[in-house]
Amino acid sequence: MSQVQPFTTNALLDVSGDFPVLDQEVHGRPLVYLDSAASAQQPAAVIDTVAAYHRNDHANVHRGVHTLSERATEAYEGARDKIQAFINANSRREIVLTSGTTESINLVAQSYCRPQLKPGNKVLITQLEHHSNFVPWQLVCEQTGADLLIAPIDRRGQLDLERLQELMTEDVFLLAVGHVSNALGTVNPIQDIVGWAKQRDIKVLVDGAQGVPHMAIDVADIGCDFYAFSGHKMFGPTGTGVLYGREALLDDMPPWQGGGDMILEVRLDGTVFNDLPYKFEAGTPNISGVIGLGAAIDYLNAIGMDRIAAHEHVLLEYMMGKLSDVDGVRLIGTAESKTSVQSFMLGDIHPHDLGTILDHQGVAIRTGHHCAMPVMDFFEIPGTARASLAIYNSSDDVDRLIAAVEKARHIFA
Ligand code: 7TS
Repeated sequence: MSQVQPFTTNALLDVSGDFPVLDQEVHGRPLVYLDSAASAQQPAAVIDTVAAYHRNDHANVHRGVHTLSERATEAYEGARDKIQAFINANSRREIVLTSGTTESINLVAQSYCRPQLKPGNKVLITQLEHHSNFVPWQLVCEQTGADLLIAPIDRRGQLDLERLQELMTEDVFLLAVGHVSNALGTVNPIQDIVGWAKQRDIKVLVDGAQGVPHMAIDVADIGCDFYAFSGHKMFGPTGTGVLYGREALLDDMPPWQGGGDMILEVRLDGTVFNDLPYKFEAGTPNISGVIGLGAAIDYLNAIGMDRIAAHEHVLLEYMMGKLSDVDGVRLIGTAESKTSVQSFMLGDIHPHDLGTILDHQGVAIRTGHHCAMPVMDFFEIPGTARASLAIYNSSDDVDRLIAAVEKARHIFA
């Protein structure tokens, strides 16, 4: 008999009606979207804001005296202010707008680390990282002769915190660590980790791609030097992202890319760079996307990040319990502290086959290595099936997932 109790709670949100894309059938079944860790859906409020901008206000930013350019600039810079408040940064100068987490991390690797790293220096990461928080460090270590250290994980998919601290030696220049694992849902004790690094004068970048959509983020409280995240995982448009950086560090960093908008003056014999944060924003930015990201933040604030976290917590517990009740299911990632993501295997069925069968029942999950091959290597598997939750998911969605997995089990029996 199932050990999971029937679903009775009123802690849950009911906002799926805000997301037009969810109102459709896939293969003749109502869509159940459980792939928000890859990219979250957008509420009508975001879609409408972007459309209204294109209908009424579009022009380039920071360069026109005409009305449309002023409107576009105001909306774009207004979004920056919303982001600053949302993560409690000290100043809008600390909010660099990028194309996503990937670009934000590469910016730090190339502009902050590359000019300073020397042979013998170390960059410390963990085995839990997404490739975006892995490969940029491999590259910059190759470019500079620095060494890359990798902190190990345990069978539950948690960081080995003792080993991590041992690896924080004085020649470590920077620690780059995820807030939440995209493959396993592990929530790292980020404040503790940053605290240990600070005691040793190690700078810290936090990959917050999977943190920001699921919990209130306060960069002042976390105490990190850099925090990177993506708009499209927090119900905003694709091609938007943020690098929060401490002002004193950003000030000392050279520009990463050259072009329009990042300069104050260009002369034949040299260039004076723009102030923060524009020094890091060369070229015409993703104006409509950033304005849409501002609308996504309004949407999240209106619901409240604490309610979102509570909703997802209840739903994740329910999903983990139900999944582990299915014969032949093995959960991958059972950390004590988790959010919104569950990876699993069903017997020896290849995750891609499982994902295809689920899709035919209208259930969208992600399968494969989730851009976290080092995590898969640790568990000695090629990949997993991964169901990831967001504010618009319900216990019915979890029940549909379970029914679909049961069906797959019967097909392969
Ligand atoms: N870091 C983490 C922890 C992520 O989950 C992702 C994307 C990235 C960085 C890169 O973000 P991007 O917006 O720059 O691409 N994660 C996933 C995923 O889990 N499935 O598809 C993309």
